[in-house]
Amino acid sequence: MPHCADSAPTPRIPVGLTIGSSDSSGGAGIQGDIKAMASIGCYTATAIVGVTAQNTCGVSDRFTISVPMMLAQLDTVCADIDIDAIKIGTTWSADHITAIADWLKGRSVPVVVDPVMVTAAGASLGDRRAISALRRRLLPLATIVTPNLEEARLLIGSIDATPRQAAEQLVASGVSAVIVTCGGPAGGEWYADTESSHEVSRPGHWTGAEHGAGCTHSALITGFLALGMDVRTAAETATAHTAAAVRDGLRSVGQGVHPVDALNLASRRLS
Ligand code: PXL
Repeated sequence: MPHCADSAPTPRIPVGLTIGSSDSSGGAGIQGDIKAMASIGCYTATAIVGVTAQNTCGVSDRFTISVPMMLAQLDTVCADIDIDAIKIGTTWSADHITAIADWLKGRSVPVVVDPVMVTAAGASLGDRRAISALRRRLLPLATIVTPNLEEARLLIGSIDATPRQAAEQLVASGVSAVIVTCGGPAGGEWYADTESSHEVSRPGHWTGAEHGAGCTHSALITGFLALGMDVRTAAETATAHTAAAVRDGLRSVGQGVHPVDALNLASRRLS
């Protein structure tokens, strides 16, 4: 029986659904997504595609959830909960990507695709078939794609493209909108859609606390879309929030690339 509290109705909270993998260190992947969406008032449902054994120094092992179990999570969540935006992160295999693309058919919510292929810890996720399925099946469904520069270059097959060239080429190939993230202290990200192509400047921080920055950025875009923002504003606002999460990064956590702090935990300490 559903629990019915004897109190006034609460306002509807926007819901993001993230499809991706667990990062046991807590900074990136599904865990990072939940924190990022929570930081802007968005509830997060999840469908776990894989599990990594990982800390801030690297990935030591990984396990992939079966396609039927992944689909069971998606169907069960959506049979009950109305979803306002979907993020797709680490998807591991062509079979998972194809199943997600089929499952997405006929759904009219915004979709953010973070084509995770190279992690901040230097680990490589996904194989050639997966990259090809991503390109053919998922990118055409995306409201916005959020590769880092290395991933964008892999997607367009050009190892020395600039952020601008990579973004514009992805849009020319049929992607609706893209923001190529560059990381580091210099410059900003590059946004392109069919109407505009411009740099999204941000304060540069090279803090050693970038673990989860990419996931946080794409999850924030998903959350802002769930809140009703337009794509370009969502991408720009997420960029500013992510820069703050890197600036405030948790340098006391772990000994490698420390996690970003999307929730501004320091300000929440009780003592
Ligand atoms: O940052 C991309 C990413 C996505 N998903 C998982 C990860 C990472 C990076 O560490 O671990 C599970």
